[in-house]
Amino acid sequence: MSTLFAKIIAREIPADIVYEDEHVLAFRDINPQAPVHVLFIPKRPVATLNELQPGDEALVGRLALAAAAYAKREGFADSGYRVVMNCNADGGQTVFHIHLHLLAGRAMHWPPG
Ligand code: IU
Repeated sequence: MSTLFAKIIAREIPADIVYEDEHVLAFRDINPQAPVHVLFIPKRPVATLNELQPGDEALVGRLALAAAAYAKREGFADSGYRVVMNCNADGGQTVFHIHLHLLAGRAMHWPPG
């Protein structure tokens, strides 16, 4: 099932895109929970972490590498940041196209709630 994120990839709806390569797109969250809140998504849609298959290691790894590269480029890698992937209802997932949240620019709390 297509999601809003597929439309962002297809440029059918606007987003504040901060990074793109062959496999990954990253854009600012429309409802930021920190001074920096960027979503890293694979261009190939996968609904949730539960649908990942053996062979998808690179897909997930690319999200992590892109997020870390962004943190270094933007200058907050050393001060720190948080990455989060929510899964299904209890995990707080609302868009069923997997995405890595990158949050930065303030001290994070634990547990996240
Ligand atoms: P979640 O982990 O599925 O809950 O995260 C979805 C995020 O996508 C959430 O933080 C929304 O604010 C964000 N978002 C967005 O940035 N742009 C959109 O068009 C839509 C959701 I729909």
